[in-house]
Formats: sequence, structure tokens, C-alpha cells
Amino acid sequence: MKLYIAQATCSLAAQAIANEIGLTPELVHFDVFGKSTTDGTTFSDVNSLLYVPALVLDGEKEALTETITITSYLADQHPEANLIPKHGTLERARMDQLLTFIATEIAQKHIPLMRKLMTPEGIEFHTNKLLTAYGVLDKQLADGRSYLTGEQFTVADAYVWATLWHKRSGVNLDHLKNLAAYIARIEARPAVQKALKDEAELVALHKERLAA
Ligand SMILES: N[C@@H](CCC(=O)N[C@@H](CS)C(=O)NCC(=O)O)C(=O)O
Repeated sequence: MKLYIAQATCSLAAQAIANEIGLTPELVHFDVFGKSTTDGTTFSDVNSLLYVPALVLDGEKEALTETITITSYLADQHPEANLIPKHGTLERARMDQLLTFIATEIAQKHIPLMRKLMTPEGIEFHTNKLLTAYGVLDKQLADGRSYLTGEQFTVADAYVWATLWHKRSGVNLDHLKNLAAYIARIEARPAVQKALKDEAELVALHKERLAA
């Protein structure tokens, strides 16, 4: 399978989950600004919205898109990795609730801030929404649990880590100590470190090819 990624984006969640499972998808880098890909694919043919992550499964023409869908699909296919609760359970409904919260209250709130697309009122609105959302996560971690839903690392943790863009958005999270300790735990995971290393190597290769 082929996983389309972009530098320092939500595609890191899909990489981390693939690594946790031990999958080795072929990684293709999409340059969000220049629009080229490392393998020469026209990315709009993969995802007309030009969003990563996009996963092309073996034998499938149409890519699977949306971070939640890709990470959940991979995790569902490998229940032995314990990255997501089983479909049809209350635990799964709560996981889906959390993933939707991360997508809508965190990831998509960051993007216009990072891209400097907002009026002062918009900046204040989105900043407050992000502070509230991260505050909710910090509170959830206050009982000393290692990860958002307990002791088990899940797709939700991969997604929070991959979208921790507060520095680029200008949102100060220094007061959220539980969150900081939790992120450090995630960053210590070999699967997460491998995702960063693979991404950095691929981005460097892409730059070299463009410069040649
Ligand atoms: N709804 C999509 C949005 C994904 C998304 O926003 N991807 C960003 C990176 S995190 C992207 O590819 N942006 C490229 C662009 O806007 O051109 C999802 O949740 O996966």
C-alpha cells in the first residue's frame, strides 16, 4: 500500500499507527506548497481535495482519505495491536467521539490560524476554542493515566500528537502540565520516532530531487 504524507501534518498520525502495527506502506511525500510528489504522481488524481493523509490499498484504485478513517481502518484490521476498541461497543463510540473532537475542535481549528487567514476576532475565537479543547484533554489526563483513554496508546493519541501545532498557531499551552507529560510519553514511542525519521528522510529526498 501507498501512504501519501506531507511534512509536519496530520499524516504523521497514519504513519505512527502503521508503525505501531508493523506495517511498511510505501511513503510518498506531497509538497503542499509546490504540489509535486516524490513518485511523480499527480496528487489531485489521488485526492481531489489535495489533502494528506491518503492511503492507496493494494488492488484498490480509489484512495482512502480522512485521518480518522485511515487510522481507524488500519487499527481495525489489526485488533491484536489494541489501538482502537471494537466496533459496536460503547468504548468504540467514545473513541469515535474523541476522534471527531480532535478533528473538528483541534486540527481544523489550527489550520486557519497557522495559515494566517484570520481577522483579529477570528484569531481570538479559534485560540479560545483551542485552549478549551486542550484543557479538556489535560483534565482527562489529570488522574495520572498514561494515554487519553487509559494505559493503552490508541489512534486518538496518535492524532493528538500529530496535530499539536500550537506553536505554529501562536497558542500557548505551557500551563497544561498533564498534556506536556503525555506528549513526552508519546514522543518516546519507537513508532512515533520512526514516523518522524521516515518523514524527514523522505522530505530531504524530495528536496534533492527537485533541486537536481
Ligand atoms: N479532512 C481531512 C483534512 C486533512 C488536512 O487538513 N490535511 C492537511 C494537512 S494536516 C493538508 O493536506 N493540507 C494541504 C492543503 O491544504 O493544501 C482529514 O481530516 O484528514
